[in-house]
Amino acid sequence: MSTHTAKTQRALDPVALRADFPILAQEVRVGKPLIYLDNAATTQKPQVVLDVLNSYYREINANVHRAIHRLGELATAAYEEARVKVAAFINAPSERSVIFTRGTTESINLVAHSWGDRYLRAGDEILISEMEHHSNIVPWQLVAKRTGAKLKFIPLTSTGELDMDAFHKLLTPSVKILAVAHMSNVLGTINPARDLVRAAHAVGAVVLLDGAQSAPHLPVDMQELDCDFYAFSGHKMCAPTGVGILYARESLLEEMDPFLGGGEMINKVTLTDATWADLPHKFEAGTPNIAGAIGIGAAVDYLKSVGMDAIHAYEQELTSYAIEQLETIPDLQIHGHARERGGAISFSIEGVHPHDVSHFLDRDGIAIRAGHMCAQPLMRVRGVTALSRASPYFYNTREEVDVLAKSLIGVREFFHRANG
Ligand code: 7TS
Repeated sequence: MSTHTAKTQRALDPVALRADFPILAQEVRVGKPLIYLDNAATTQKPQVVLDVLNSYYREINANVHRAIHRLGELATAAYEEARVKVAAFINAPSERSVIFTRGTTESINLVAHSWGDRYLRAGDEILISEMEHHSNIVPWQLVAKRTGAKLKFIPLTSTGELDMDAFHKLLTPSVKILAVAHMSNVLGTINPARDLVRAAHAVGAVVLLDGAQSAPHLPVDMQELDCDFYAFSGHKMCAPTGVGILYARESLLEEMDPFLGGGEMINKVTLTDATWADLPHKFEAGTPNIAGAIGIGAAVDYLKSVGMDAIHAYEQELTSYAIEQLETIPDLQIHGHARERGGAISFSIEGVHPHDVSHFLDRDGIAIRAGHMCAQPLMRVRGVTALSRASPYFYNTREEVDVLAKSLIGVREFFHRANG
């Protein structure tokens, strides 16, 4: 389990915290309280985030960075204040390196275009891994086609960790960018980000970490990780959908061309040419998701008040408990046994399709994910077409895990009887 637990000061009370999330108080079927275990897909939103969205639209709604009127000033100040909060949350050296995007997917596409199109040439290599989400595969395939660069893949071990020997062999001076998940959305593996960054920098490559699954669950520190790009999504960490972050090293952002062109990102425009606005606005074309950005500011305030160390420590404990419980179920196989792992718990039950597992669990009010989890290459590596996945957050309890385990035993028994 992760070393982050060492820093824990405060224990977390999931039952008390649940009261902050109105959606969790409901029964989704008669007599079946909602057991929401699909947090790797998206998390629920606390009242403080809902309130901030409401008051933004009720009280200060206006476009940002252009209006010379009271509401415009208030909206701009709130939007920029959210950026400062996010920068502090990830310990970015400056808010100039924090760009609001629509989410992890857009953040990675921004890098693949603005960095990739500028710096990649035929013969260069892009190194990713076999555990990536499609969002950290397809943009690289596209830029490889545009530039003639070659895509290479770090293989995995049977426990679901990066094969580090293979990584070091693949990491030649031809590699210009290493793009890997900080935490896998399927296997739960927490990759050794600091070691990967150090090794990649030693051959002159830049590093993008896909933080979609790490930023919500671990304390992350841009200066400690020393990565060049870090992408994550608000909706997986208590904020609204449609807003995310790209952190990037300021010197790279200065050199890169804009991703999208339009209003807001320019300094001066003539009919034939344009110059760019200062960072970070150069990368924020058009009217941004203002409410979403303010929402992510409120979400990081909330997560800080709970404590990222406490969240991580609690989830480590709950994940170990859940794995222990699930491993007692016959014919159930967990995919992902990394030494350092977070709470994405993927599994298969022999003879039962993951979609059937989800349907059965849904009747007990339990929400889990089934399918390829946007990681089809990883499914192929694991020899499956689909998996089931339970992914807890800090508001889930041991009691909910017990209901999950009981319901899974029921699913297995039903199908084994039905299959004779
Ligand atoms: N990278 C990882 C590791 C992810 O888990 C996800 C979303 C993304 C990128 C894309 O994030 P988005 O917010 O831009 O869509 N993962 C999942 C999941 O596992 N189930 O639903 C979405």
